[in-house]
Amino acid sequence: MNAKVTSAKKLTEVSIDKKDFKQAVIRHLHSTLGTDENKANNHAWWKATCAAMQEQVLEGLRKTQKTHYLNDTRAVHYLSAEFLMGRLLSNNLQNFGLFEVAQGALKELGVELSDVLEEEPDMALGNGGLGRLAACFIDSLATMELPAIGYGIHYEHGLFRQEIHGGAQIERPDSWRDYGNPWEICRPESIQEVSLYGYVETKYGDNGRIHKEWHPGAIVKGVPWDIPIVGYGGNTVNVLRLWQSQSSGYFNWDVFNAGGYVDAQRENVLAETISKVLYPNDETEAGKELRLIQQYFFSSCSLKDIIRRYKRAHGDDWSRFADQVVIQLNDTHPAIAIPELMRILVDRAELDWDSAWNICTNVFAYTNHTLLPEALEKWPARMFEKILPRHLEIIYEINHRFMALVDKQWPNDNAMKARLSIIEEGNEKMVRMGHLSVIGSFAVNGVAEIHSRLVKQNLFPEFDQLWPGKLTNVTNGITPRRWLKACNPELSKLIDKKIGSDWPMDLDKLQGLAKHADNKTFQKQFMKVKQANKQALADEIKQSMGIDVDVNAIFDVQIKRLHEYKRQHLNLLHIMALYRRLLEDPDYDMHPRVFIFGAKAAPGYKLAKDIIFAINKVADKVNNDPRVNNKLKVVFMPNYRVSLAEKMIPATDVSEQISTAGKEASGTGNMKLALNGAVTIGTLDGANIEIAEEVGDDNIVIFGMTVEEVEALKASGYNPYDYYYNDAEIKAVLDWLETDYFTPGQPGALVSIKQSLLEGGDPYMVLADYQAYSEAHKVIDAAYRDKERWARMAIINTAKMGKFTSDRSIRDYVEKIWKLESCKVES
Ligand code: C3B
Repeated sequence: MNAKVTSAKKLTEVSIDKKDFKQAVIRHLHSTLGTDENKANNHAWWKATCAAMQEQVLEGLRKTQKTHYLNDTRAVHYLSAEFLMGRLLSNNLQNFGLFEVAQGALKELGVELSDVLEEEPDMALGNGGLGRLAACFIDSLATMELPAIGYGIHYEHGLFRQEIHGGAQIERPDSWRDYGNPWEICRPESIQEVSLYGYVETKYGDNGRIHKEWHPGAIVKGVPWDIPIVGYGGNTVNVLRLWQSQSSGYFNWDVFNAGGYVDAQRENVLAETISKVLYPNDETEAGKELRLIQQYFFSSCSLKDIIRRYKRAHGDDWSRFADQVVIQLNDTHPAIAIPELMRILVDRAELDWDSAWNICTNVFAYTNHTLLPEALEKWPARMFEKILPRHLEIIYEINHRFMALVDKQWPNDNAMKARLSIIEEGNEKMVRMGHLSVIGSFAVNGVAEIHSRLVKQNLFPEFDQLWPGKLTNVTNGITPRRWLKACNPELSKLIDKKIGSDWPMDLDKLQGLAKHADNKTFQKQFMKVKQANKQALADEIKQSMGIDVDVNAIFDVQIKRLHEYKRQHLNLLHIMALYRRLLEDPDYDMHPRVFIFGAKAAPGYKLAKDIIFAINKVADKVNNDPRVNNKLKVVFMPNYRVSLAEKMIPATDVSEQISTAGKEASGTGNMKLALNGAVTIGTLDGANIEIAEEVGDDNIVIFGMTVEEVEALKASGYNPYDYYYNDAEIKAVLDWLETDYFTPGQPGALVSIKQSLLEGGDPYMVLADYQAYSEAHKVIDAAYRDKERWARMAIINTAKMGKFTSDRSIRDYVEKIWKLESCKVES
């Protein structure tokens, strides 16, 4: 099949003008919301505006679905336990080309669109990078007019809301759809049923054929909610289908008839618990029964939905299934879909094993997002047996046949078999979901060049030998529609004026800015926009936290989940060192700096929460110390989320990407910040390496150990005390953590950080990279003081980000893996 993707197209003529839009808003205010122009508050205006927009969206959705059905297109099905969508109104208005129309219409009604947009709760059905990547990908898929559907879980509560009390993180429930969500459409006609628990019966047929029958102990319903995904240009509107669990009433009736009304309700509650809440652990495998049930629940519902749609066109003829369907597994969370498809094909459709396996291994592809051992999913075989007894049998059979293949390749090599087996033997037998995913897929990809190399070399080297070419790379990307055009309107307008307005569809066009990088007027215009964005963020900081920050200071930003490998504590140690230098020498020469953080910690991750507490305590002290105040400020912005990122990113001067080399698979915040003209201070890790290749060494500040150096130091026996005793600044700063300087009356409140870096062995080599990091900050300081040099660096960063559009990532997937063709939907 030919991998063709249509090239960028212009925004279509807007389908509705200001007058009509205004009327639609008023109509919805009256007849949908039962209020009127005089009574409506911003929330009502938001809902009415969404409803007016949704009319356009649904028309596009209807046309798209009809076109895809009539053309019987091959489609990609993106299975992901997380979709971190953020807000949708502004995005949908932008993608439909109706932003100005809506703005004008509301203005005539005396309402500011910007206030209305602030009413929308974030749809935070994801933890971080992995979930946001899924959201960027479905934006690109629709924009590039590719037939695609996203499948996930309709969590009632998304990622927790973070409050900071006395410096510490407190988790509060997120309720994104408390008062109804205007974008989702319930589709009861497509409800699926999912079985759980029970036992397997073996039956012997006449012809000697063995048939397995699973007698489930419980059945739950999956109710689909569709969120329309509007492509830029507004022609293709794809769907994100999210499954909500509901009681099926199965096995409740006996209880009910016996008068057990209350017990029956309890069963309902259990069924509904499945989609109740998103697990808040980023990059740690929880090992909880409910989590495995969540994974199976949405994978099974999605597969059955895919098969239902296939059968509508092809009946019981399975021969074309792999031509029509490709399923991308976003990490191993949906890997259970592999044995589930085998079960459906072998037990239900009665295909022989080999034919079924042949279909499976031509349908699934798997993306690996991390090398961290604690994030690689393994499930106790006992748990599997209890929840999914038939699937465990199927996994054993897959493994049995695979072991025969291994034996052919490496005869009598038991160590090799132990390494490659899906089943890890030990105290407790475990099912390795990564192995299952590699064995059951036709392609496996990492998410940045270095990461994919390490997947091949360190994680799955034998699989790479066994199946050369199966392991590949697709570097991540971000949608420039949300992450530049929508979040940074003033910069977008300036870019439009300079190089035209088709860059959001063809991001390489930004290259055209590079030739203006030395132009004084353009530099001034570019930095004026940055300054205005900094002012807007400063206002937000003042309003929400009461802290004054100087917009002439360097805005130095680290925004991402809190994790030791991301090394927010390296940043913190350096801030403490600057503070100390300023106290020791009031004339210490540095350009004023504001260090700004945004980060959520997994609720059970003690050290991560301690680091948040420490940042806040250091911030309190520094921000209230008049001796250093004109030079140093520290701000921890609570409740970091997509909509807050959209305000922070356009205002950033310096982007902190300082993970231990080899640990950050790609990173995508690094791309968003650079796209908005921030200069990266970063290690040679993840996509930082590819960013450096694009922008050139003069326009990024790289520091620290390489992957090879990290490995060598570890092998030679890394000892953090060497750095503690040999570096006076490191020693002073770590010792400072033990006093009550930052926590008056509570000495030792911050000591866990020091402990992790010394007795704890400093697993992420913070101390080993400290000096290099400190020097790199001096380079940043000097560069910023040279206004023209800095403006040039900022412009080049924006100009060279073309590679990191998610459209390019999707094009890579299409060509290397999915083999899809775009399908034009007539407007
Ligand atoms: C993340 C990785 O940590 C990032 O480096 C990467 O950019 C993104 O995925 C997207 O590929 N990741 C995550 O957010 N959650 C996981 N469980 C594993 C990886």
